[in-house]
Amino acid sequence: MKMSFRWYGADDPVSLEYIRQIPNMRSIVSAVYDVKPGQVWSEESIAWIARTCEENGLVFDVVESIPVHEDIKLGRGNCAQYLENYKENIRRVAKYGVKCVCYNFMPVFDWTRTQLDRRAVDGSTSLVMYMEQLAGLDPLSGELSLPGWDASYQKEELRELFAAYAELGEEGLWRNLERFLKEVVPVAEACGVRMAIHPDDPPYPIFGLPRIITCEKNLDRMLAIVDSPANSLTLCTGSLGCAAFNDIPQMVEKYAAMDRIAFMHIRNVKLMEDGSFEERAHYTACGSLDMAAIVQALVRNGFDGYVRPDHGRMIWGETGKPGYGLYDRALGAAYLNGLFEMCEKEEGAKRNA
Ligand SMILES: [Mn+2]
Repeated sequence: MKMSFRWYGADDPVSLEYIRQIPNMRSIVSAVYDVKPGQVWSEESIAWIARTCEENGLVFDVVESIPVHEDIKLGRGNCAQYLENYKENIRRVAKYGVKCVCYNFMPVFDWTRTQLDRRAVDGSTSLVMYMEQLAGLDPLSGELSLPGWDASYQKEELRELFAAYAELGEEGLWRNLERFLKEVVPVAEACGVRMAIHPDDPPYPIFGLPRIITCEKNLDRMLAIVDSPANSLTLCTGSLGCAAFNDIPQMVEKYAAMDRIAFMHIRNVKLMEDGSFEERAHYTACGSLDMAAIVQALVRNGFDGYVRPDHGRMIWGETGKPGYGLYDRALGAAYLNGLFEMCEKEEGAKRNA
């Protein structure tokens, strides 16, 4: 596996000088943030990331994300032009060494949480989603204030998007994903890039918006659309794992054996009775997911893709981007290193026996 860390570029309070000090850290996961979704990235911006990482002993070889424009997901408007732009971005990042592109196909909003700084008994804070809080929220009424959501949407614009997705429905979204994959994956394949779709977070419909990258059956359907290692998964344990119907170690085992995991996001969540969940420390006993079983499944199947400790808590007085502080993600990386080392030694011993 290749250990990686997400970095938000020049404005990230977490510096590459610090990231490089995490043991076994290799790859930087980043993106060009100075253009709107759908636009072509400038080569200067891509080259700057690659050069800056290299100067710090790190490799920029994973992009998260190249955003998919709403027109592509809705199959309308400037869809054809945005698809061309998307392909051009893949060619451009590949030119500067990128091997894996993470993206998602979630309508309107990426992840959804109801609070970004929920305080735990130990004084740490983390992102949570409480169904009770969610029930009282309607993004179309009054001020849109759900944490982490794109505040740049005007209310009318949002109303129109919601209506368009309601009309499109799940099968319509599948059709548009199919078109996207059939156009984009061959380009990625030719450039030596693996496309890695990120599951919907959480993996069920929110506010009536359709969501399709949610469960094993749908992941199978998505992978079958283009049967190539260039059409792969970002298997995010925390996103899929906040629904009780997903058995994460079993899914990791299955998709790693098929060589259809290009990128692992590993984090732990504590799942509650009513479907609410809290992001927790990576350590198995802190949440609902068996981290050792997840790493075992990867190692057993010879996984050689990218791994990053996904969101972390805020600890030790750190402030910054919720979920993306240095300290707890560094603890996560160190913990994952330990699990991988142990599992790899055990696998090696088995092979030599
Ligand atoms: Mn993730």
